[in-house]
Amino acid sequence: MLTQDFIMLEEKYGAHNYHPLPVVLAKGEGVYLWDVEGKKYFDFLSAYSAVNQGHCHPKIVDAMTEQAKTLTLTSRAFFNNCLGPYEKFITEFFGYEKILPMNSGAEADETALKLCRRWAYDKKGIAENEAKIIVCEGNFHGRTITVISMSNDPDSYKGFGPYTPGFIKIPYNDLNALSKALEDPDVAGFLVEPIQGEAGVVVPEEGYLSKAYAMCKSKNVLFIADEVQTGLARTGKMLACDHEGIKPDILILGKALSGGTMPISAVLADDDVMLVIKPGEHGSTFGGNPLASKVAVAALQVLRDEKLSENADRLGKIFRAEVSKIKSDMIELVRGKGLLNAIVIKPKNGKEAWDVCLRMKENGLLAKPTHGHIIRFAPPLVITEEQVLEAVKIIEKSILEISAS
Ligand code: IF1
Repeated sequence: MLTQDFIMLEEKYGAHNYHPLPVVLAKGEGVYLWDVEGKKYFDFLSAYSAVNQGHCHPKIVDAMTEQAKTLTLTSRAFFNNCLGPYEKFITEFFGYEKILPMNSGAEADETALKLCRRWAYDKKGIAENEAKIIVCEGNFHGRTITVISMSNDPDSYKGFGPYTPGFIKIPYNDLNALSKALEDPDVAGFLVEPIQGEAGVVVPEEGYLSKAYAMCKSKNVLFIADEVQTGLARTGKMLACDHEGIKPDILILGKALSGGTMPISAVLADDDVMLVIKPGEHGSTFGGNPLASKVAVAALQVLRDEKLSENADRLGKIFRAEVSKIKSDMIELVRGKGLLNAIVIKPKNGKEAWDVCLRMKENGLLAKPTHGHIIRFAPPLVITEEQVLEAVKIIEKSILEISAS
């Protein structure tokens, strides 16, 4: 079967909830992907930062296959001999007292919201059902009903109501708005992405996070960081919050926690927050399963052993500098941190970001547009300087070809 055959199968038998680039991938290794016809590509999406360690990292795949042959799932009705060691490892890794293991990012966000609300009633003394959580416009935290209730993007929420109440939406990167919202004594938490991914890699002003954190502290409000996309070395530090030296009260991780091998997410917090949830009040069949436990430890070890945050920091600077040298009036702006970057495309002769992505695909590099005019560039963090320079050449060639067409 060829590319078109696979696309037609998905078209005919799959829900139409995505609009993928017309490429059918069959194999991945490190920073490279291969399609069903054998064409090789640079992966500059990394499955939205789930594959920070590179495709099919041998250490992660070894941990996975070894455990898959031994024990994969027991449910949490019983103990297993992988979860405890994983919990010890990850809490020490990030400096928290407790972890609550889940699967998808959206579930981990939901978990954080439940923790925050319960903490509001049990610890802060807010009246039952009155707790509010501040969120930012332009956020993306997943696809569940409660999570889309926080969204101000009609594509995410429209037609899926009624929505979950209890959220206050304020502009991102706006400390005055935060300060005002924090005046409400029923506010229990502030949920924020350190860099907004879906919004198009929106980097807030330096100091925004640390000031927001301090403001939350002064009002006894939990600072909740969704690091599902920004965490795990992507932005040049293990966590994006590390850039400003703050430790969120609740930390949400996902995606690269498995190196892209299976859905693994986690919520980290100290006892004061985490222990408000009691047995039987939250969980998931697959959360904390033995297979995931082994995979997550291996995935974190790879990030640390291969110094991937340092690599992301160094190569991110080179990437932005090199892209900034491209002379094209289609490039309006280059922004980002570490290896989470985006180019804002100015349409020309009816050609836009989608056309640039199609051309980059032809030229051997995969990336995806967002909001019609932004292209996100986020390669696996195992990429080398040589590969970055080669990739920038492809990006340049593609933009120049589209500009001229
Ligand atoms: C899709 C975007 C990225 C996330 C943050 C939670 C989740 C995500 C900060 C939920 C998920 C995704 C999912 C993906 C597209 C993608 C995305 F463009 F939509 F915004 F990465 F940039 N918090 N992000 O970014 O995690 O439940 O999916 O495991 O296909 O919807 P999930």
